[in-house]
Amino acid sequence: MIKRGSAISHTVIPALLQFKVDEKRKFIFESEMAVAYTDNRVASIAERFCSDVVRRTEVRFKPITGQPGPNEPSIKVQLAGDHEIRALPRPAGVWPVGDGPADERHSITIAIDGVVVRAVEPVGVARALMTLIQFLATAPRVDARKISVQCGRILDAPRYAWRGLSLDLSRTFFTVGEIQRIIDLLTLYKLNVLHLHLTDDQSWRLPMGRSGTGPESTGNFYSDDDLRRLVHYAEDRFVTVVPEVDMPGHASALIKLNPALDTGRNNMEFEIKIGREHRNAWLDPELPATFELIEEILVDVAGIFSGSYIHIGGDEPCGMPRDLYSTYVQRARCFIRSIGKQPLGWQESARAGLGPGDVIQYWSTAIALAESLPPEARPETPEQQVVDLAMRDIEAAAEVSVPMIMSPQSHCYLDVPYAERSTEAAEADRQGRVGLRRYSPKTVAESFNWEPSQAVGPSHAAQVAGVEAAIWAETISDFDDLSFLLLPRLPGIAEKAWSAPAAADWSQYRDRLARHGRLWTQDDLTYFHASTVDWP
Ligand code: TNX
Repeated sequence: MIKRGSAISHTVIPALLQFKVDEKRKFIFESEMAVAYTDNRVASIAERFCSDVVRRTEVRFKPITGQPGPNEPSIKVQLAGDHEIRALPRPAGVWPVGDGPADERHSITIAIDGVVVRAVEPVGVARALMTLIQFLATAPRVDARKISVQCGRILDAPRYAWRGLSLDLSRTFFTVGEIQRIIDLLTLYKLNVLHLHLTDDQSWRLPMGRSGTGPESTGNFYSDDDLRRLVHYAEDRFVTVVPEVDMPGHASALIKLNPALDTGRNNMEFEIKIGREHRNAWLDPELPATFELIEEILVDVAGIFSGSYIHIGGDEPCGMPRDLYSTYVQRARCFIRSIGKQPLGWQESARAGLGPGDVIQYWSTAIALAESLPPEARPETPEQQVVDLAMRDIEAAAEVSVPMIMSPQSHCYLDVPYAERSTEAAEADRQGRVGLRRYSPKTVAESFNWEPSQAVGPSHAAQVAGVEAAIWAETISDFDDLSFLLLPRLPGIAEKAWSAPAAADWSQYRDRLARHGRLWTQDDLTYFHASTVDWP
């Protein structure tokens, strides 16, 4: 019997592609069992698996090279393909590092005499072992040293190649250790991209770009070494860090550090029709010093981050004349290519024209778009015209078959306030404080109910290149606030990015989600106890 992503047969998030359950048999995992491998490329993966399992379950496996003893139940890790693995679908979309997608497809066979984990590449083994960790950490216990799991065979593979989280470090600073905890959370849910929003109006967190005569910012920033440590930590866990240098808009902090970049016309305050004052500083492409500095910055950024992409931002160029915006974006893209990287931009960057090799990140909604228009183009009644404008970005991308990473504000922005009550009275204060009040609150179920391939309309499904959540930090003051907004919604994003379309509806998904609260508590992660989920 095949159960597709069924909450009855497993508690794994994202839902498995296929789990053939052997209803009659169970396998007992117990301490002292060997995790046996012959290929050294999986040694550190097997070791990390053993330490994660003991931390979460107190069951102590031992990693060994070579074969386990005869008749000794074990977990065998094999780096090899077979016809069933090779028959699994390849992911759609763009891959964040290297030429082609690494092969994450894998199988897990749980039989009464032992477990076999098989994948063609180490990344597939890492993803498979994460499934086992979730199995073990959420399964009923026989006793302190034994965990009983249903026998069966799992075949799993991601739907999209790009599965990420964008983290706003400009509005709130997080330490390297805290970002590493976020990377751990990404790997728990088989997410593979950490997009770092390192610069914005509020602060410039890069070590480069500080050579100017401006007052040194008193704010925190990362050193080269900090960034290298993050890249290495992520790489080790098959996560790619994608740096964003947000430009030409959102550049106040950089201009403050380098007053020579102020051309008089590019640092302005204006009122937005929907009733908000807005200040925006944009980088002026007609000033020679602009690209002298930006190119230096990009070369240094490219030297630190090992992935293929550098995100150029491009969002909300408020008040910047359209032709200057296009000139700027085209030049930035061209320079990034000249140093061997791929440019990626928020959807507004489509307005600078698009060609083969470009990738855009879709996010807009009507309200957000109204703010991104230059003053002369801002409509009196935004609704229809701004939706039209967003659709034009999408049509422009469609015409040249440009891939689009899906981050619709409506479902991927995790700074949307929670709508339902919490089961914990003590969370009321935090719930009232975090999340942007300009968004209508959403329940966890409302956030979960969407389909990435339909997000920009059914005719553009083929261009959907991946799914990325975004957490913006204007209302976040510390790590607990951050994790409160990430959890429980982030695993739902991972499910949309990894699992087959409609693998599970909300009621099935909710039952699995409830079992994950335990994992977050083990990791000392604060989460929102949504009253719509039956937390144990
Ligand atoms: C839009 S999305 C922004 C951010 C804000 C966010 C708040 C995008 C590319 N820009 O600058 O922080 O909305 O949700």
